[in-house]
Amino acid sequence: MIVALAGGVGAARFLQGLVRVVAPEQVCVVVNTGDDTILHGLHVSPDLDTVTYTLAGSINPETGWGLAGDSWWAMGALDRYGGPTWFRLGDRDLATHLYRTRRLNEGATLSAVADEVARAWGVRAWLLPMSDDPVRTHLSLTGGPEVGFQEYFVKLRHAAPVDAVRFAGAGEARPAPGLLEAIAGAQSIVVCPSNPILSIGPILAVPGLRDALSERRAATVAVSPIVAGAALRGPADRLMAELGHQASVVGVARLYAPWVSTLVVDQSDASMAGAIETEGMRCLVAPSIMTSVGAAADLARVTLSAVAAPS
Ligand code: FO1
Repeated sequence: MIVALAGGVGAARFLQGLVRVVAPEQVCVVVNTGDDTILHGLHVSPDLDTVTYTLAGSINPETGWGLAGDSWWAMGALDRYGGPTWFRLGDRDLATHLYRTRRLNEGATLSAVADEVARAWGVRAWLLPMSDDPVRTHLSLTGGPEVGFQEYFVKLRHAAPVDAVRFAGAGEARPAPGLLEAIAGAQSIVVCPSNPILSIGPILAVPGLRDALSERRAATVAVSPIVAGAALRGPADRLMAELGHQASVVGVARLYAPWVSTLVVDQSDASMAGAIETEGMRCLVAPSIMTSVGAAADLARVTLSAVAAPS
C-alpha cells in the first residue's frame, strides 16, 4: 500500500499520475478536511470531492474543482434571495453535498460517506479523510478578524495578509479508522504537492499522526509545491513568508525534515539541492510541473523511486 497525504488541486493532479504508476487499489489517499464547511446547511468537503472527481476523470478542467460541464441554475436561483453565492456550488455537485449531509445526519461517519461517494464515481483508490471528527482551519487576518478557510480562500481570494493559522477541533480529533494502521504498514508514504501549511498542516495537527509519520520517515517522500520561489497555484508562497518561513524549496524542507526523508524539487530549483541536504533531507530533482496526466505519472514514478532506493 502507498499512503498519499493530499489537499487541493495540485495533489489531485499528482494522484491522477500516481494511479497510473501503481494499481489504484494499492493507494490510500489521506485527505485534508480542514477546508470543510457548512453552506446552506450542507456539509461540503472540497478536498475529498476534488480528489474524487479528478480520479473519476470528471473534474472541471478549467477550475480544478467542481464537475466538468456542470450548470449553475441553483446558484442563479439563490441569487434572487440574496445568496450567499460567493462559494459557487454547481447543480450536479450539489447532489454530492445533499447526499453527504443526509448520510452524516443518519449517523454515518465522514470516512464511510467518502468511501460511498468515491465508489459511486468508480474511484478504486481508498480515500480516507484525515479524521471523522471536525477540524476546521481558521486564519487570523493581519490587523483584522479571524476567518474560516473558505472565506479567506474564496471570498477574499487569498489576497489578505495572515498572521496566524489555527486548526479548530484538532486537539480532540482522532485519526480516521484504519489510518494509523495504513501509515504503519505502508510500503511508501508520499506527500503530494500541496500547501504545507493549509493542506498538510491540518493532517499533522490530528493527534497521533505526526508521530506515526515520523516513525516512517525513511519511507516518506514529499513533492515540493513551491517551484522557483512561487506556488504554482494558491497562496502557499505568500502564506509561508507571512508566517515567517522561507518561501522556497528550502523553506519546505525545513517544515518537512523532521518527518520526511526525501524532497522532490523541480529542475529550476536544482541549485538548492545542497541547501536541502543541509536540512537533513535527500533531494531529488525532476520536472515537477504537471502539464498533462503523463507528466504527473512521470513525477509520481520518480517520487516513488526515491523511497525505493536506499537512503
Ligand atoms: N474555489 C473557488 O475559488 N471558488 C468557488 O466558488 C469554489 C467553490 C467550490 C465548490 C465545491 C468544491 O468542492 C470546491 C470549491 N472551490 C471553489 C475550491 C475550494 O475552495 C478549494 O479548492 C479548496 O478548498 C482548497 O484546496
